Amino acid sequence: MPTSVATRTVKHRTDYKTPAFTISHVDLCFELDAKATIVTSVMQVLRQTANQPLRLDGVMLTLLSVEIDGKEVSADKWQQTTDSLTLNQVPDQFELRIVTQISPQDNTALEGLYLAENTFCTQCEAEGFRRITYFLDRPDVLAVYSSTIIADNSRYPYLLSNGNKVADSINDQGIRTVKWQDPFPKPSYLFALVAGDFDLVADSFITQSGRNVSLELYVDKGAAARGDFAIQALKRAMRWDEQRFNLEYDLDVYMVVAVDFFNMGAMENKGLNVFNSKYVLADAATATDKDFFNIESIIGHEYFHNWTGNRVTCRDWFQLSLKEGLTVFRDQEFSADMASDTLTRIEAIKVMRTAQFAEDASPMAHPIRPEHVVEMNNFYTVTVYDKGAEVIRMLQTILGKDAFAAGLALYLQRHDGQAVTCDDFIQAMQDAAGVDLSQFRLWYSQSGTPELTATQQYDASTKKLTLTLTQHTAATADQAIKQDLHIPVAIEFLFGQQHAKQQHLLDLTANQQQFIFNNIAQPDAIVWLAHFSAPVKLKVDYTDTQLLQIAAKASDGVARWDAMQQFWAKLIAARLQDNNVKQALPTAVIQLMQQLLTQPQADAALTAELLALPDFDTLAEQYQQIPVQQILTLLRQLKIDLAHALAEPLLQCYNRLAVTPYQYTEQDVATRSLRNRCLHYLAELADSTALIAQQISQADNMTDSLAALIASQQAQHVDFAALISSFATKWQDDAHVMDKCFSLVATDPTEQVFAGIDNMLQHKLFSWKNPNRVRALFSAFSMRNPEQFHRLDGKGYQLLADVVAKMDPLNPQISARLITPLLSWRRFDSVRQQAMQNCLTRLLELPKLSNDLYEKVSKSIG
Ligand code: B3K
Ligand code: ZN
Repeated sequence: MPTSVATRTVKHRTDYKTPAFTISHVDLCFELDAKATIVTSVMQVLRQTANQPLRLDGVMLTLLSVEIDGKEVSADKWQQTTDSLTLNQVPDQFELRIVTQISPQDNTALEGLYLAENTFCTQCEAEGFRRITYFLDRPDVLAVYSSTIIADNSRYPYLLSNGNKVADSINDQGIRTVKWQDPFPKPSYLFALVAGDFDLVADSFITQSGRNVSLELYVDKGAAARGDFAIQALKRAMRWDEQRFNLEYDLDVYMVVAVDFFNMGAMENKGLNVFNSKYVLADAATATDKDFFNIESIIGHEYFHNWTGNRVTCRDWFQLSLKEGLTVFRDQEFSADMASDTLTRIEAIKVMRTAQFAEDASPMAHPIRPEHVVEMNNFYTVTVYDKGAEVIRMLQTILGKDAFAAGLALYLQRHDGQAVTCDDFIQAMQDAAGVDLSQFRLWYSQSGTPELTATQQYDASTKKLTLTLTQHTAATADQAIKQDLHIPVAIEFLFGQQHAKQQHLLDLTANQQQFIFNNIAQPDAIVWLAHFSAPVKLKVDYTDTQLLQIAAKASDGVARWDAMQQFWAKLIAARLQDNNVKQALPTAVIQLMQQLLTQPQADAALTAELLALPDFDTLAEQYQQIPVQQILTLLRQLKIDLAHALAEPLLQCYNRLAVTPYQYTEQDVATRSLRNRCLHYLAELADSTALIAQQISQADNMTDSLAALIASQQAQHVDFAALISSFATKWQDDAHVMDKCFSLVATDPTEQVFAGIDNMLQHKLFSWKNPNRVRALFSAFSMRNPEQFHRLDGKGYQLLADVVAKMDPLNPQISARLITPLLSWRRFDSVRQQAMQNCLTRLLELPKLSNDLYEKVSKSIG
């Protein structure tokens, strides 16, 4: 891949300029060929600024010809660089015809047009269209597209692109020509083309205004039955968006194509979504409850983009959260309505407290609207997406659900068909709700995780309660000075024996603020930041009793789970401080857990969460310098102690929960999750191997089989090797299940993991060119195997660095994602710091480092 100093330029948000030209229409023609696809692009170009040359983006293209208004332009009239084509003297309005040649087969970066497993596929967001043809490849150039696809019908019977099919013919040589027309103007990043052979799952949807929409799901041959859940989920998403936000689908056809070679989850191309098949295909035998949940949420996410992203898009890539934060918020609301709302919220909070807080504390810290970028693909982050969604959620909390919906309606109506900014969004919210959001806007420009300190004072004689809140945001790698934010703090008072409750919303806008409640009894406990009402860290001096009281009595399941997590984090911090691993467990927590295990009427999904210890990453985020070994040792010891202390109720609860034929329903998901939480502890007891073997042999579904395997592995049972080997044999031909097997091998907490990974690299389904396979092995190793990844001898870090170095020339987006855990080397002790730094320095010295990796590694070391 050619790199040049020019393409490593840092782009700044404030440097935005309207494009000197725009393109109103583009007619594309693809003559598909694995090594030499010919792309002809005919564009209607309009000048917008006088005296400017036309500079088009283009990367890795072989230029065959340029014509203006039907006349060939000679080579001396244009200049080409590694990433552009500039035409100096052009009219104010003209037709530009450009012919280029590309090689989809050699495109292992999976950006632009690529060929993988006999399927041609595109990925254009963020800047992939420039790898297909020369264009104004920026989101504020909206054009009406037609695409003609020409290919061998026997190999590629389905030729798909955006919009509606307007022509379809086959000639005597079996060459097929299909033409698509998309009536909606769109930016180039939403263009898509797919050509291949598939099974088609067809369905339809009647919109609220009575229009019939064809739904077409294209999957691998033989996989049609595994597509049923996704298509039902799509229909639920379409109905939900009508009911919740009055948003209706706008084309006559909605296509989803599932491919196995894909850099991320899915892509919302207009009318033609492309999905990683992992997020489409599911059945009981091969997919877990979590897979089903993710499929519904991602199907929803991409569908919701049709309004928030496609009809109204981003002016420039710094505004990415405009569509992503908002659409994640929408998919979370959808999931909360389709599945358990408590669990959906808990999962979102976990992502924030682990990955997002870690990103804020890392060299890659950035606001949800970044200020400067080298490689845009590096900014599809948990900050832009998940913190972005939390910012939207805070808006809904501050404005109320109805005013928020009115604001969204005004935004979409005002800006339909435009490319706009985050400021435009907030302005619409402000105008619709009549609330001043000027301070709230700081959430878009300020990075870092605010710390909230909460204290209370009660005057019994006057029955007056004074709450004091203080906020502080520490400097981040990208930004030294921080301002006070508008933080909505939801609270709940819990009172005495009667279990009385009172909820309030406090608007914290100053650095320190007092909130006074008169004529009130003294609460036994206060739930601060209920439902995680803002993406902040909370510092409150809770007593153990208060935490357990909240865990037992708060009205909100999220608050109850949170209290348990805080209870364990506090206990672990205290033991870490005293260097005391073997202290007895407090009786009160055992009693509470016993109660939870013996309440048959309780919400099983929530109970499973209340019984969980915090994970390594959540705990790690609470320390400036992460005490890796101590956290791991304490966590394991606690798990063993809990298993022994609760052995009987755990087994009773496990046995009480019926095993029924698999169904993906909220109730059954809850039952399985509680049962498997019990098994996770029971596996630590001496005679548990039979229980695990029994669950594996009886299970009619992947959720239970995998949970049993993980329980056995994490408790380090000797017979785990035999269990995983028969699992691997059984599923040796199924790539999606083998991904689970790869991840299992990679999360082996013992030194055996290295031999295990080596062995899996030889598996017939493993391929360095397939991101799903690489992630299954190495993201699992670096993100979910802290014992071996953070080994003191640095062997774990070296393995990851070797993989990153190998992947970078093949697929820079993947190498730059994989490197993440090494970037935060400053958070570790000096021995680990040195080992991690050595790896980063070695990578920085690679002769052809991609922009993606360069941006991250240089920020981390610099
Ligand atoms: N918009 C795409 C992500 C594109 C990532 C480009 N590196 C999927 C989504 O968020 O819906
Ligand atoms: Zn998205």
